[in-house]
This record gives sequence, C-alpha cells and structure tokens, in this order.
Amino acid sequence: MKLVLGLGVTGFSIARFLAQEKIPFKVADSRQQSERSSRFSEKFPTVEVCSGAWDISVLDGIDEIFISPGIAQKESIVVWAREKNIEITSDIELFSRVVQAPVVGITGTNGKSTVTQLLGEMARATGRKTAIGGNIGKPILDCLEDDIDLYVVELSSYQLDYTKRLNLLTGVVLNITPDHLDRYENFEHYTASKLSLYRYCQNLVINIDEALIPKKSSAIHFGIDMPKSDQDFGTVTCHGSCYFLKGDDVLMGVDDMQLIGEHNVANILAALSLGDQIGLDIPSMIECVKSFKGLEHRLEWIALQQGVEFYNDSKATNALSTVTALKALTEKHENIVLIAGGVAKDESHSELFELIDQNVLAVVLIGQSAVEFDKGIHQAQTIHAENMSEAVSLAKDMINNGVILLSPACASFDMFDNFEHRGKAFKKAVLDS
Ligand code: UMA
Ligand code: ADP
Repeated sequence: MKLVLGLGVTGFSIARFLAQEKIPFKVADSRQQSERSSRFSEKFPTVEVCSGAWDISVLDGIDEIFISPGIAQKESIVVWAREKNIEITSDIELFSRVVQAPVVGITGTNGKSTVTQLLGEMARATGRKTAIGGNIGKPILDCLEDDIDLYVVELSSYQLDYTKRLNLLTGVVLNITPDHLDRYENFEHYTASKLSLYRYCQNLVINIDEALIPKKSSAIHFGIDMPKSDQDFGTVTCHGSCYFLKGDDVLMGVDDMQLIGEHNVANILAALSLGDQIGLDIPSMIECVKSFKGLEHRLEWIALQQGVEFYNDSKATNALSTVTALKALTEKHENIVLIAGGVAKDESHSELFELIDQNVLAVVLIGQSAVEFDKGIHQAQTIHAENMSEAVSLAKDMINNGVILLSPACASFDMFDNFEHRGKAFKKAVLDS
C-alpha cells in the first residue's frame, strides 16, 4: 500500500495518478482541513483519509510514501518513515518514472518561474508541444499527456530534497542566495539541495556569475559579461547600448525586451542557453523574448495614474528579490514609494535597508515584520498600514510623480492566503481608487 502525504495540489495530483494506475493508496494530512478532506473524499470515495496530528500507525503496511514538498523533513512522519526504511518519493520522481518525452529542469533561488515560462513559450513558438509545470503552480503529474514533445519543469529545493532519481535533458541552477533557512540546517545544506539538480542532467547550463556553482567545460555558460566561447551567452555594451550575444553574434538589443532590470537580462540569457542546448532555433527564441511580458506579480506594471506608475512585485518573498526590484526601478525612476512587510524570512535585511535608505522616498509597512523593518530603516520615511487598501492610499498621499511599488520582501500568510492573493489585493486597491 502507498501513502500520499499532504492534501494540497501535489497530493491531489498524486492521488489522481495512482487511481488511474489502479495502485492502492491512502492519504494523510496533519493540518485539519475539512473542506479539502471532504473534496478529496467526494472525488475518491473509497480512499482512506487520515486527518489531524501525524500518528505512527498510519505507516502500518506502507511500502512507499509520496510526499508533498511543503512537508518538512523534520516532521515526525518523515522521521518515523526513515526509521522504518520506508521509501519517500516526490511527485517529480514519480513523474520521471513514467515520462517519455525530454524534460528540462529549472531551479535557483530567484527567477525560476520567469525562466520556466519563457523557455516553455520559446519551445511552443518553435512548434513543440510543450508542457510547463512543477513548482510554478501546476503539479507536473497533471501535465502528463501522450503527445507532449517537451516538459519544462520548475523545481524547488523542497521537491529536489525528496527526489533520488530524475532524468533531465538539461537543467540550470539560476542563482543561490539564502532562502527557506527554516527548512535547512544551514546555507550549505540549502546550496547542496539546489546543486543536486545537476546530478540528473545529461547537459548543463551554468551561470558564470554565480560563485557557488562549479563551472564545467562541457556546459553552456551564461553571464552578464561578454561570452568566453562561441556557444556561451552574454551581453556587451557598445556606444551606450547593451546587446544580447551568443559568442560574438549580436542577437538583439537589451532595450528591445519588455521586461525590466538586469536580473531579467540574466533570466533571458538562461532561457536562451537552455533553448539553444535543446535545439530551439535562435530567431524564434528572440521573437519570443521581444514579446514576453513576464508573469503576473513579478514587477508587473499595473497602471499610470496622475503621473504615478504602479508595479506589483508581490512574488518578492525574500529580501534579495525586493533588492532586485528596487535596483531595476531606480535605473529609470527617482521617486519611489515602497509597500513592504509580512512574514520575514530568517535572513539578513541590511542590504535591503541600505538600498531603501539610498533610493526610496517612503516605505509603507504592513504585516508582522512592520516594527522590525521600521527599526532598520533610517533615512526613508516610514508609515504603518493595517491592510492593502490603506497602504495604497497612504502611498498615494506621499508622491505626485514616480513609482509606487509593492515588493514585500516577505511571505504573505500573516495577511493573505498566498502571494497571488496579496498581489490581487494590491491591484484591486490601485484600480478601485
Ligand atoms: N501539510 C501537512 N503537514 C505539514 C505541511 C503541509 O499535512 O507539515 C499539508 C497541508 O495541510 C496541505 C498540503 O500539505 O494540505 C500542502 O502541501 P504543500 O505545502 O506541499 O503544497 P501544494 O499545494 O502541494 O503545492 C506545492 C508547492 N508548495 C510548496 O512547496 C510549499 C507549490 O509551490 C507548487 O506550486 C505546487 O506544489 C505544485 O508543484 C508554492 C511555493 O510556495 C508556490 N513553493 C516554494 C517557493 O516557490 O518558494 C518552494
Ligand atoms: P521564483 O520562481 O524563483 O520565485 P520568479 O521568476 O517568480 O522567481 O521571480 C520572483 C521575484 O524574484 C521577482 O519579482 C524578482 O524580484 C526576483 N528575481 C527574478 N529573477 C531574478 C534573478 N535572476 N535574480 C535575482 N532576483 C530575481
């Protein structure tokens, strides 16, 4: 008998897969979620559902566990399963056991979803039937179809931690900076988790600017500077204009991309490198880059109202992503009001606070971290808001022209269901006001 742990979207996708394959299983979820459990029981009336605090007896007769990525390794159910030598498997590994078409894997601390979506769209533009899934939102088992030519899969470190076998045609670790340290003993463990992706790759794409990633001569390298070999991707600045390059060949001007910020230059270089490695043609990829507007909630332009532009960067759930957003916007704007705060990660905020003090007029603070953030910000004006509509209204009072940016540098679950909910609340507050 198999056990599915977690009744989120991953758990449902595993259950659908096992039911279709007629493999007997039961499910367990340690957080009381009557709505989800009853929805599950409606769909799978004969499957046993164990809800509530983990109980070791749930492991009786189990030979393999399929686990959701949100369940930490320190959870007692995982510890007991390991003591009993029960195999623990991710949905990613289950997918890799049955998938026929080539798979590309993308991980990293930041930029995963952007690169995954862009590469997927590039592959579609060249006529390949492409599935885009994984940590980006759609569980990869739900993407399985017979006639797919290519799977582009975003992989989180949580998913990699429960994966022992996987076959990737190519893959990339975009970057590694401290994140999710509540789930890891230390930064080295988190780094090792990210780097484990390369174990499964037949070909490699490597960010040459990322010191923590070992370089390999057989890989395609990308980085912000001039490429070092003909197969590598980079950029060059000439007479004040910057260009994307493959080797010495100019591909397009950086100003021709719709996305903003140097981080997105790196993301595009990563997607081009992966696409080139799997044989996508460069002109089609370039057309795709020129029209790619990015994903919702990632430095998403919302509106221009009376000289003020509004950007939604709700996906910025750590300090570095807000630093990145501020750097991208200060390239073009002098007046910035930032809305930030929520559940802060266990990380250093000193670079963020320094950048805020140098480049931001005022910060509207929301959520649990508001008081702590206020203590760290010295030059920029700070003000506290109880909810998103108050935050937007206070921000508008502080600026006549420039940018109002939601980029919280924090997780959202003190005030919202998730970052999408937070971003939508921001957009509603902007567009309703
Ligand atoms: N659960 C328990 N006990 C626990 C923890 C969770 O029973 O100790 C149960 C919850 O009650 C819930 C279920 O597990 O019913 C939730 O499982 P989950 O947290 O693994 O979430 P899913 O809904 O399956 O979504 C997961 C990813 N979530 C996480 O990794 C936390 C989604 O990434 C991903 O899109 C989805 O699978 C499809 O692959 C989200 C995410 O925040 C967006 N990812 C992190 C990130 O990007 O930083 C890694
Ligand atoms: P992920 O899926 O890894 O969370 P996203 O593509 O969703 O990444 O982007 C989330 C946020 O991370 C963006 O809003 C941006 O602020 C930041 N970001 C994106 N790409 C990069 C990058 N290459 N380097 C640093 N920060 C980035």
